[in-house]
Parts: sequence; C-alpha cells; structure tokens
Amino acid sequence: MGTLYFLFSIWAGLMGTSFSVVIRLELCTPGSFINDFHLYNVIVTSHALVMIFFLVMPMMMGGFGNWLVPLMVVAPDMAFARMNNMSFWLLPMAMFLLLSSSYVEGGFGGGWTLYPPLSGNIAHSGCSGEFMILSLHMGGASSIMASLNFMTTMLGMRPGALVLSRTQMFVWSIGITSFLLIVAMPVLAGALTMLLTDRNFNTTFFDPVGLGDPMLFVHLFWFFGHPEVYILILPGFGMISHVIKVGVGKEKLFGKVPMIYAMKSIGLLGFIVWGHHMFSMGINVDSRSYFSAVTMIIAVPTGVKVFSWLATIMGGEMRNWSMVYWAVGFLVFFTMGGLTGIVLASASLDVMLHDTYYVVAHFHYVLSMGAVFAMFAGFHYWFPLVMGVGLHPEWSKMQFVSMFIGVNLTFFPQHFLGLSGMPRRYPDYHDCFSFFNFISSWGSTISVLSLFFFLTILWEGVLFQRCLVVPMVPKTEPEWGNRGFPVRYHNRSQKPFCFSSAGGY
Ligand code: HAS
Ligand code: CU
Repeated sequence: MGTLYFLFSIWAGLMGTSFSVVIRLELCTPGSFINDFHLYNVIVTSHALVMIFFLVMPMMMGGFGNWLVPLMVVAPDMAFARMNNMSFWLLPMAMFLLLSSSYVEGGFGGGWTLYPPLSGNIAHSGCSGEFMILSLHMGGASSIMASLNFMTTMLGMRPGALVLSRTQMFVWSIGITSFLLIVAMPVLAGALTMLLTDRNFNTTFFDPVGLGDPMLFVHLFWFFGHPEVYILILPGFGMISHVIKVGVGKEKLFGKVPMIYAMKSIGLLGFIVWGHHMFSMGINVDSRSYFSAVTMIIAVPTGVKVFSWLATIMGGEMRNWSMVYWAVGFLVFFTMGGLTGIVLASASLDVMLHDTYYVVAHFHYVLSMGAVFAMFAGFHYWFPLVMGVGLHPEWSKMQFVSMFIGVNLTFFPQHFLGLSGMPRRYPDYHDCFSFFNFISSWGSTISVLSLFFFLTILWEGVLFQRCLVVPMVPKTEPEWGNRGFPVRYHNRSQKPFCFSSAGGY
C-alpha cells in the first residue's frame, strides 16, 4: 500500500506542479497570458487542492506511514488491511472527480478555501462545485480511515515492552497527525455538506437571505484548515528527527520526550487559533487579541522542536549525505516561514498583509520548503529500504542545490510583492510588480527543471541497480555505501527495526 501511495502521490505532485507552471507563466509578465481569468482561478484552486490532498498527505501519511509505522512498532502490517486498501483506492477516485470538475461548466474556481458566496450556486452554477465537494468528501473519508488505522496500529499492535516514550518519533508524529485528522476532517465534511445543500436543496446556511451567514463557513473551514496545515507538517517533523539524528551520527535525539510534548501541544493549540485567518473579516478587537496571542504561543513548542534539532546536530559529526542537505534546508526555511507566520499572527499587521503575496510567501516557505524538503529528506533516507538501491550521491546533492536556488528565487521575492501590496489570486497586476514576478517565474522554472533532474536520478537509481549488498559492519560506525547512504542502515533493513534498535532512540 505504501508503494501505491508513493506512486500515486508522485503522479499527483507532477500534476500539481504543472498547474503551478501555468500560474507562473501567467504571472511572469503583466498582461494576460492564458486570456481566461476564470480558468486561472480554476488552475489556482486545483493546484492548492492537488498539492495538499493528493501530494503531501498521501505521501507523508500513506507512503511513509504505511512503510514505516508497522516496521517501527514491530507489527506485521497495518491493523486493518482491507480498510487500508479502501483508504488508498478512494484517492484516485477523488482525484478523478477533482480533475473532472474542470470539464463541467468551465470548472470550479472558488479557491481551495471554497468560501461562499463564490462557491455558491449563483457564482458557480452547474455541477463543477458538486464534483469538487464530492472529491473532498472522498479524500476526507480516506484520511479518516487511514488515521483510524494508524492509531489502532500504533496503540494496539506494539509489543508491551515498547512503551510509548520509547516509540519512534515518526510513529509519534503520525499518531498525533491521525488525531488531528480524526477531529478536523468531520468539521470540513460538515461544512461541505452544508454547502452542498445550500447549492442544491435551497437551505441557507451561508446565505443571509435566509438568515444564514457566510462567516459560518469561514469559521468551520478554518477550524478544519488550521489543524490541516499542521497535518501537513507534523509527519515531516517526525521524518526530520530521524534524518538529523542519523545524519549527524548520534544514537539519540536531543530531548525526545519534550519533542513529543511539543508535537502534542502544537496539535492541541492548532485547534484554537483558526481566527487568525479572519482578522480582516470584521471580528472584534478582543477576539483579535485572543487569536493573535494564542497563535504566537505556537512559536514556543515549535521553537522547542527547532532548538532540539539544533542541539542534536551540535557536537555531532555531520555526514556528507544528501538527506542531511535536505534536512538542513528544511530547518532554515521552515524557520523562516514560521517567523513570517508570527508576523501574520499579529492582527494589526495581518489586516495589511491578508490576501497579499506575503501570505503566499509564508505558506510556501513552510510547505514547499518545509513539508516538501522533509519529504525529500525522508525519501533519500528510506528509499533504499523500499527499493534496495540508493540514489546517486553526487547527482542528488546537485539536485538539492538546484532546488534550493529555484524555490528561493520563486518565493523570496513574493515577500516584497506582498509588502508592497500585490493581492493574491489575481491573474494580472500593475507594472510596478513586474520585476519580482519575473524573478519568481524564472525561479519556478529552475525548480521544475530540478524536479525533472530528480526524476532522472530516480530512474537512474532503479535502472542501474548498483549494489548494495554489503557485509556486516560494526553497529555504531556508519560508513559510506557505494551509493551514498549509510551502510549500517542497509544491514538493518534485512532485519528491520528489531527491538534493540527500536528502543533507546
Ligand atoms: Fe501559517 C496562513 C500564522 C505555521 C500554512 N499558513 C497560512 C496559509 C497556509 C499556512 C497554507 O496568523 C494560507 C491559507 C490561505 O489559503 O489563506 N502559520 C502561522 C503561524 C505558524 C504557522 C504563527 N502555516 C504554518 C505551517 C503551515 C502553514 C506549519 C503549513 C505547513 N499562517 C499564519 C497566519 C495566516 C497563515 C496568521 C493567515 C494569513 C492571512 O492573512 O491569510 C506557526 O506554527 C509557525 C511557528 C514556527 C516558528 C519558527 C520556529 C520557532 C523558533 C522559536 C523562536 C521564535 C520566536 C518568534 C520566539 C515561529 C525558532 C519570534 C518572532 C519574530 C518575528 C522574530
Ligand atoms: Cu492558520
């Protein structure tokens, strides 16, 4: 199942990337390129939804989760194998619905946040909206089932001696993410169902004409939406913990238990900060101060994580392995994205910055350079476990450098665009914004080329399986495999995560 999830999410990721290429082509110069503003909205909407629901979630939970959680808790498989199968197969169907929505009535261009009235049946008549809603319903059902499965596997299938505090960080991160999904997803499902009945059965949950309120949708959406952004990053936190620990040759992660508590508090706090997405929507001053304060508090547990990773690195022997490059990239850029998040958390600043490119820069730093870099790090670390071959050590580092340059050129200038007031979600802009947009579009071209380079590396790795069978090496001394990953790790994969290796980390 893990492999299916990987194949599916890589494919979806390429689809999402191609949408982003169209967006950056449109925005490369002022004036219109695709000549269809609605189509632009459809593409932006699909880009976000595909990347979130069909790349990051399936890869992190589905791909890495299915491969690693059972191994790490010494279980033969996930608890409910058939449900696991269903969780996966709902996804291609959901993706199919999402893509088909573009073929009906010109597609759905209501943004990934689906705010009414834009997503209502006046602005979006025809059933593209229904396709989209059903797609998200199915994606949500898939996530809930997967989460129940992970929870049961991690809580119920561990051998007794593997107490929770000794359970691997990645397992913890998936467990907490599952909790967030189980609580948040039904709220999205409720909001979507209300939207569906508003669109089709004349209910007026979100329509003031019948004493409804569009703000209700915004509240429900962000009560789901903010935990969702932590759903996207927490498994990445788990993976980074492993990569950093092994990458600097340490036996233990610095402050493992505090790290677990930090993830728990990020998860819980994530549920009470949703109002920071609504500062400009007329909420009162008291609520603004509450949401500002409580949002900023999240910097504390996140700081605990960042400083513990740094402390793990300190005094270690940093290895020249590609996964280490991705992990360090993650640390730097996730922190930058987090700090711009703190800036946005300040209600008075957010009133200025809301719906500008500053927000776009913020979330691409935490997502494209946080979540995606974490996935690359994890991929380089665990690819040999899955495929039995490592990826080309030199090419991988070159690919890291090109991606590093690409994403920074793409998203760093967007901070300036946002600060000077360029609104997000518009296909055209004033000439004064053209310089930074030009840089951003060329940056994205570099990232796309870098992605092709990665596919080449993957292809090369699989096609020319140069080998890995290495005789036993001493347990404590990682050495270079001839394909650039720790030999020690490969040997462990023969007898994966046996007890002695599961404990004490
Ligand atoms: Fe965010 C909007 C605030 C983390 C994703 N975020 C978004 C959107 C997405 C997203 C997708 O308050 C756009 C949604 C849309 O389409 O409209 N975000 C935060 C804060 C954090 C944060 C405070 N976001 C994430 C993560 C994401 C993500 C993780 C996905 C992976 N975000 C916002 C706000 C908005 C927002 C506003 C709404 C903007 C608007 O107007 O629409 C925190 O979790 C970040 C914590 C991390 C750090 C870095 C490491 C911590 C250290 C400790 C020391 C730091 C201190 C802070 C003491 C803070 C190293 C000092 C402060 C200084 C400024 C120096
Ligand atoms: Cu938020």
